[in-house]
Amino acid sequence: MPSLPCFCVFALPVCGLLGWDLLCFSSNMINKASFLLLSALLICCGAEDTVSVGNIMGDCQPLGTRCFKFVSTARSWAESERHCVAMGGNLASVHSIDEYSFIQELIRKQTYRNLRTWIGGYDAVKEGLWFWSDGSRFNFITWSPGNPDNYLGKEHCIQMNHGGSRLWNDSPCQLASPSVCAVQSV
Ligand SMILES: [Ca+2]
Ligand SMILES: [Ca+2]
Repeated sequence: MPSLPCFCVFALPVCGLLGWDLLCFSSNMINKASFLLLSALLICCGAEDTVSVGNIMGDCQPLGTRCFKFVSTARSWAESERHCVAMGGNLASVHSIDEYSFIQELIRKQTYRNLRTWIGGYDAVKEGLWFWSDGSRFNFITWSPGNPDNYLGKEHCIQMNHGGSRLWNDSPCQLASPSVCAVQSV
């Protein structure tokens, strides 16, 4: 119902400007039911967004309290994160070797390869201080040999499946690669 949000947004300020007696209609015919109806419409508008988010991530794979989705389209780290946010999640954070193995298997199932793929770690704010884009604790690492090396001073985003070890590399954030999103499922 795309017209409802517009109605909700514009009706209330207009009514406020005109005063209660002139609330969109006239005189004493206005009653609280009209206001309650507007409130109900506002609630409906909000609920519609929640439903659509669930549909977008519908084919994700659950693990624990999250659901993971491999995104094959190659994008920069920031564009990948924005894409995940649009689906109601973030680039995946990783907190155990089991979670990492699960994500690797997710990629292999869909591509039959071990593609280098963005996950949500970054140290772009302060060199060497790593965060996950979903705000969770950075309490697990599995760097590939020699990394993180911040090569040429330009590597601030974590790419998985690096080299023969298929572990993590700090890579230039503007590189285009597939990504893995995760959304809280419970
Ligand atoms: Ca860095
Ligand atoms: Ca590196």
